[in-house]
Amino acid sequence: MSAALGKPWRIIDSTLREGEQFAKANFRTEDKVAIARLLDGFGVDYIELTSPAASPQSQRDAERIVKLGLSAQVITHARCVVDDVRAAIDTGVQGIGLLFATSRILREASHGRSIQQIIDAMAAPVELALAAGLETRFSAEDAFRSEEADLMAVYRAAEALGVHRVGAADTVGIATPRQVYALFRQIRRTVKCDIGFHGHDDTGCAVANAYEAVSAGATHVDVSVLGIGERVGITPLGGFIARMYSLDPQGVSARYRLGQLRELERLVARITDVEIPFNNPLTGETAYSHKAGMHLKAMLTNPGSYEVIPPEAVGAARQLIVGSRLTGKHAVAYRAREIGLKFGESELKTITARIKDMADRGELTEGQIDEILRDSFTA
Ligand code: HCA
Ligand code: CU
Repeated sequence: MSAALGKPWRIIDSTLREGEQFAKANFRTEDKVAIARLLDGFGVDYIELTSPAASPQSQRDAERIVKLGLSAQVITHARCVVDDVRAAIDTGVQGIGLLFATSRILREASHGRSIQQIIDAMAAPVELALAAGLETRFSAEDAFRSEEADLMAVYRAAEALGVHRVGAADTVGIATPRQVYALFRQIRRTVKCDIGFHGHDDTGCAVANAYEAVSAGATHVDVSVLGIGERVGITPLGGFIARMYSLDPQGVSARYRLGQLRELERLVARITDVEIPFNNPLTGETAYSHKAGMHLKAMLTNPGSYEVIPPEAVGAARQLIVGSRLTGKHAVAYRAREIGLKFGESELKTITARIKDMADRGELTEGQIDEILRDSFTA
C-alpha cells in the first residue's frame, strides 16, 4: 500500500488475467510462474489470475501459483455464478473478483439480465465467496456506459451482502479523466467498502483515469505489465507507477522495488513477443535521453531540470546527446572534460559551430565527437 495523494491505494496486477486476454499472450505454466514471481518481487499488492473455470489448465495453474507462497495476495477473476466461485475456492486463492456488465448494450449483447436480475443473481455467488473467507469484490463491467442510478443500486446491493470491494470498469476505454473523478466521488459517497478501478486504454487515458479514480477515493487500481490486455490493453504498471512516483517519490519507492520493473517488462515482452515501446514511461529506450542544447546545459547543472524521475530510480542510465545540430557549447565542453580536454571560450564556440555544421549532414556518434575534440586540441 502506498499513500501518494494522502490516500492509501493498492495495485492489483492483472497481467495473468486481463493480460492473458491480450491477442499475443498464450502463457505456459512456467511463464505464469516466472511472471508471478517477478511481480511479487516488484511488490504488487495483488496478483489476479484467470478464472479457474476458464479451462482445466487455468485451474491447475491457479493452484500452482497459490502454492508459490508469494507475499502478494493471489486472487482470481470469476463470472458471478456459483460454479465458478466454487472452482475458485478449490484452488485456494485468497480473493475473488466477480462481475456483471451493467450497461444496456452489454446487458443485451452479453447476459440478457435487467438490473434487478443482476442484483438477485449476485447474492448466491457473493455469499458463497464470503462464506469461504475470500476477499470478495463485485464489479460493474462497462460502468461508464451504464446509468449512474443503476450502478449505485448494484453497489448498494453488493455492499449489503458484505463485499469487501466494489469496482467500476471502463471496459471500452471511453471514460474521460473528469468522468472518472465524478463517478468515483459518487461511488465513494454511496458505499463505505473499498473501491477498485479497471480502465482500458483505447483513447489513451488509462493512466490518467486510474490517477483520477485514486484521487476521488479508489483504493485499488488494476494494471498489467506493459498494459497488455484486450485490444490496446489497460493501465500499464510502469505508467501508473511513474504517475504516482512523481507525487510521492519516497512512498512509492519504499513500497515498490522499481529497480525490478525493467526485468519484469522484458520478461513479459519476450513471452508475448512484443517490443517495449521506445517512449515507455520509466523504461523506454529514450526515457532519459536529452538532446537540445538548452536542455543539456540545464541538465549538466541540475539533472532535475528535465527529469521528474531520475533514471537511477529504475536502474536506467541517462543519455546526453552531444552530436546533434541542436547541441550547445556547454554540452560540448562537458564531453571534452569527460575525455580530459579543456578549451577556452572562443575555441569552444568554434568547435560547437563545426559540430553543428557537420551534424547538419547527419548526427555524429560519440566517437566522432571525440575525434573532433581531440583534433581541435592538438591543432
Ligand atoms: C472484460 C472484463 C473486464 C473486467 C474488469 C473488472 C473489463 O474482460 O471485459 O473485473 O473490473 O474490462 O470490464 O476486464
Ligand atoms: Cu478489462
